[in-house]
Amino acid sequence: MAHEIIFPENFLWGGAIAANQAEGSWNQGGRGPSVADTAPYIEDQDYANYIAFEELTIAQIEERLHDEQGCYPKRWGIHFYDRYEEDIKLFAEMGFKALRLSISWSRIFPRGDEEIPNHEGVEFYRKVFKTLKQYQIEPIVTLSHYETPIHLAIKYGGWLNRELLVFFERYCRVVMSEYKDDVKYWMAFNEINVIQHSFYIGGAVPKDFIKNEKNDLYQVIHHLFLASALAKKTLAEICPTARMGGMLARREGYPATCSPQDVLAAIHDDQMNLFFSDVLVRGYYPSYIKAFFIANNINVAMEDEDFTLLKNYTIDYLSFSYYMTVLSKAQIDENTELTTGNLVNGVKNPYLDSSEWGWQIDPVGLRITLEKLYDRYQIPLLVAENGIGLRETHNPGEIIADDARIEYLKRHIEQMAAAVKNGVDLIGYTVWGPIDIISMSTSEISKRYGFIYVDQDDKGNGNSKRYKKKSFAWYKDVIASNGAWL
Ligand code: BGP
Repeated sequence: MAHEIIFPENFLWGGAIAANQAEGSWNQGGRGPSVADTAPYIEDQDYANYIAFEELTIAQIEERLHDEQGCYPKRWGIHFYDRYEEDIKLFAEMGFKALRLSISWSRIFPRGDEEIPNHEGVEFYRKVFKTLKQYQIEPIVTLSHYETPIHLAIKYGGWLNRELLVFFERYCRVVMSEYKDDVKYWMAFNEINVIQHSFYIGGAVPKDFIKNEKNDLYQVIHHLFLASALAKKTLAEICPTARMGGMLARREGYPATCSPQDVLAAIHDDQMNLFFSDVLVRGYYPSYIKAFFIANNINVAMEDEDFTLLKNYTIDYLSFSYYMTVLSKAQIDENTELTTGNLVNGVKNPYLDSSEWGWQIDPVGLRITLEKLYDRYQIPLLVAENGIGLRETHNPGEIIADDARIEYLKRHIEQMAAAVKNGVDLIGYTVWGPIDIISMSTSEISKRYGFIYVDQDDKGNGNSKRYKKKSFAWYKDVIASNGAWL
């Protein structure tokens, strides 16, 4: 159906992937292991109660690294490392203006603390960016997408240790210098707030290092803020015209009822999410967090220079993943119905349908969050992830009719258009998983997000051939019409 053209002319339509979920070749080309390589595939998951994030001890990490029998799908991904040319060509055929992808830190610095980068890793991304350039696809690069080198976890205790700032800055300096002519859009940490849900995935901190959970959590967060500011500082030195973004797993929440207590609960829940973007955008800790620190006896080690760094190097645009909304309730008891979702277990909203994985589908919530974030910050926004996981099978000679995906995306794009019409400065939309990749939370491929099907099962069997789904042609039309044809 044709709509009015609302999106700006240079709108960044495209898709988003992450190195650890797509590349594979975890021990090829000089790459060192990252925390993602220890995430096992677990069979017969009970999605309603599935806890995606486990904390690991050093001994468990070591054991998994040497486990030859186990199933760790992120180690093979979808073989993007070998097939990137073919995949980028398919993205180009859809008319992608942008591809959000991450650089695997452990491909550049296999252990993370070396002085000299791994040449093969540097060359790999050079080839990827060159291929993107050939098709005029703008790369949007995440520096750290749940893939900290494992050596930094085991030896230093990950981001609990301030020393990681030195290594991260060195990594930024190398990749920004190498790719300054190819990459204009950067972001430091994927879903920086994931740390609230996992010390290991979000901060590469093994259990052994955690002494006081609450305090350590905010210490890690402080280091992530400093690293983000350092990334911006380094970029400003090396390539002042490039833009540094922040990336938040946006948790939009509504009060469960109009009782003032629930409304207040929603405001307080939201603060715990907006805290991250508040610091990245404004460059200082908000008063509600300072009050929370006092009330909870939290003492974060901060140095005087930290405040100047945060203040001087704020982000240029704010990006976020958006999959769902949840409800906030002042009193949760055994009768409250809960639901799972992207990084959250929340109170279920009776007005919304859910995906098979329990993630509540709420297109209007995307408009609400865009308008709220833009009102609050007045800087450009980018929807860095949005999409739906579906179970799909491919029968030879048939095209997968993923109408549910088309419907989901169409309804979300309509809401983005409404937000733009209402004045929001939105610069792009990168659909999560434009090609089927390994799921972050469950390490399966059965949860498929792509416009392109990958012939591979959860255990890695299959020939990994790529097939266009029905949504492939649909998204191509959306991009060609700049969002007018949905
Ligand atoms: C986000 C992550 C992605 C991604 C997506 C979908 O939280 O940034 O890496 O995978 O969610 O989640 P999942 O793969 O668990 O369905």
